[in-house]
Amino acid sequence: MKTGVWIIVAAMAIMLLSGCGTPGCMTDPLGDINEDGVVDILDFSLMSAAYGCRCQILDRELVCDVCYDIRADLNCDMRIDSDDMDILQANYGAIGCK
Ligand SMILES: [Ca+2]
Ligand SMILES: [Ca+2]
Repeated sequence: MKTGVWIIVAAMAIMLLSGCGTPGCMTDPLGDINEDGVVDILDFSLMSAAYGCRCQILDRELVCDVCYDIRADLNCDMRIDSDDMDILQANYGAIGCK
């Protein structure tokens, strides 16, 4: 396996170990970014702060914007964008098991 592929695999492993990409992703309910058990305006605020931020592979290294918040990356694609906002909106008001 080429070095670049290993870096991508390692980045994905980090995301998986952090809970991102696992069933239920990293928040319960999905969209509960601050992990208080409910998807509400506080989560919307956190996502807004991270909106437009991303991680990318540059010169074989994972480089993330300072504002990138992995908790807000609800679909685990290394960018906080409208897809994540759609997920949050779809789950807005959901209550978890905490
Ligand atoms: Ca919350
Ligand atoms: Ca995303």
